[in-house]
Amino acid sequence: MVYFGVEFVPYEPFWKTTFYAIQAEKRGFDYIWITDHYNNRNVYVTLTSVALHTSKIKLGIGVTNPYLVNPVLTAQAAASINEIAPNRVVLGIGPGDKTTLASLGVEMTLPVAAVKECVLIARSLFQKGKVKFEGKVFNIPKAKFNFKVIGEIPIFIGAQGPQMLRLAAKYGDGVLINASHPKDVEEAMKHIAKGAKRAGKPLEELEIAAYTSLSVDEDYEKAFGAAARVVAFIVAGSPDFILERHGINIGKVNEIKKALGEARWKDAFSIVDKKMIDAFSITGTPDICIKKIEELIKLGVTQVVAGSPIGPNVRKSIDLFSKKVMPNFK
Ligand code: F42
Repeated sequence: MVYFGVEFVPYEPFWKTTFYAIQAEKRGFDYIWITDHYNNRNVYVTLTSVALHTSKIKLGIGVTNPYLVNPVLTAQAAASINEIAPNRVVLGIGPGDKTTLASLGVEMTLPVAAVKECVLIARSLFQKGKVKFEGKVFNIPKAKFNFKVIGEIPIFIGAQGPQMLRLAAKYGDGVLINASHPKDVEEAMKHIAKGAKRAGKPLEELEIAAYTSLSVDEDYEKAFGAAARVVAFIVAGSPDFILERHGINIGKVNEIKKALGEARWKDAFSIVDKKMIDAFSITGTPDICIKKIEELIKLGVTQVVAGSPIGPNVRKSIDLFSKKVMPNFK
């Protein structure tokens, strides 16, 4: 059994994201993940609207970080939405995006410890309604909710690096791997398996989600065009060893970085080639998507998240994906 999720980056008005979410629920998606970046709409406000207009789809905070919001307030926000949508909220925590944090003057110190502590603090509040915590990053002498958290709120950890992946396997109810290509997922799975083994936790207890960049359309060129707008940023932000793993032309990457830095968007997107698209997204016709998703599932992925851009036309691509791709796996 594999689950399907869809990720929305709330750069559009809340009603548009809510509209897409209603559609995703109707079309059979299991999870909605809303990203958290200060420069887009607020993740909790967006999820509140989605919670009020849907009835069964899981609502993922995908993902917040321990640096901008104190973990107690993160737990409070998740628990409050859970009151609107009992047992539907899933809290995703990651170290945060380095560039975004830097633009706010926030330093990412001890990321592994910070994420671990954030998970433990939130879990204690979810389960007991209170927390007392002394860690390397957080010191909470005494915090107590004046309300009861209904049901359960699973915690997923967004991870890419080896240490974070091992931590995610040990402390998370689920892992969100930021990858679309089987090679990257395979590499991540090694660390997840190691982390789970060290924790004496059966791998089957973990939900393992591939948080992909996906672009589906019956017309390959159209799917490619939409994906290039996202893949350009992924390529520019990827460490060299990942670019080398996929045999990406570093000269072209530098050109993309330069063009993005100078806000020459069209130039940047036009440099994106097929190798980059294949490495950093699931792009193409439904049949192409099915083949790639099959490979991810073989590696142990239990949830496939169709992430940005989803397709050249979000509404149509959600429909196409649910009609032509999902039925192969349900
Ligand atoms: N970031 C956002 O800001 N917003 C989002 O909405 C978002 C969504 C999202 C979804 C899925 C996903 O997988 C990631 C997502 N992210 C989002 C990105 C996420 O926040 C991270 O930026 C991303 O996952 C990359 O993090 P990482 O797992 O690679 O961890 C970083 C910090 C890293 O470098 N890790 C390394 C590792 O091996 O895990 C090194 C860690 C390190 O610094 N270790 C220290 C050392 O000295 O070795 C010790 C640190 C300590 O705490 O002890």
